[in-house]
Amino acid sequence: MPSTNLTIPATPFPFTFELALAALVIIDMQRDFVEPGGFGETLGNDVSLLTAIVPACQRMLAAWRAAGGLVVHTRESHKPDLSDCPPAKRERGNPSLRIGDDGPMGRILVSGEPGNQIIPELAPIAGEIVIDKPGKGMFYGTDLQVQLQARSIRYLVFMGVTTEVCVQTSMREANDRGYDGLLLTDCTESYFPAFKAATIEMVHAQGAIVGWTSESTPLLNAIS
Ligand code: C5J
Repeated sequence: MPSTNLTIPATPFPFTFELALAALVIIDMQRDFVEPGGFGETLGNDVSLLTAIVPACQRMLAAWRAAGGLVVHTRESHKPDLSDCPPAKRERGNPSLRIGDDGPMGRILVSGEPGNQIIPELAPIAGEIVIDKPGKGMFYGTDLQVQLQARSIRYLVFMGVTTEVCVQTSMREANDRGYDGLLLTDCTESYFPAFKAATIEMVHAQGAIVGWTSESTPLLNAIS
């Protein structure tokens, strides 16, 4: 892959990156969060908001793969014995289903269960990194940093759900580790539209204090 700098219009100012040193990070596009009948819906959320971004994510993923870029998929996922699930995370609140319980698509947020899988439309292919993360952020309790460093990755382009929870947490963790992060606003969603809007503002405020934001079209044009 040629080592060319690409610059796309973004907020609060243009985002410059090198494709060979960049990864597309797809956060938690799992059946239990996105599909009707899953965990997200049992919590009372309208998952149609999340399913609506799938076509935009598919376009971006296809273009990124065609350009030869590295892809990272994450799943919020716990070991079957829940040894990596802090009791506080499992016991908080009064949900109808807790992590580890039997849900409509298998045990909730447990590795290997049907609901824990990435939706078929965005399924990983050979050569892509898949990270099972016990927390909201993608670096906590994972070897992702080692894997990114081994490939000299410096730029991260974020898609996925939910914007204000696992996406924002992962972007902040990445920012603290020195990565430049771009959030694709039409490829991320929340069950709460106001939280998505606020997160976008928080990311690019104060001169990109967490990172950059942009719709996917400028990036698609740049890498196509
Ligand atoms: C949540 C996530 N919302 N992937 N997980 O609990 O954002």
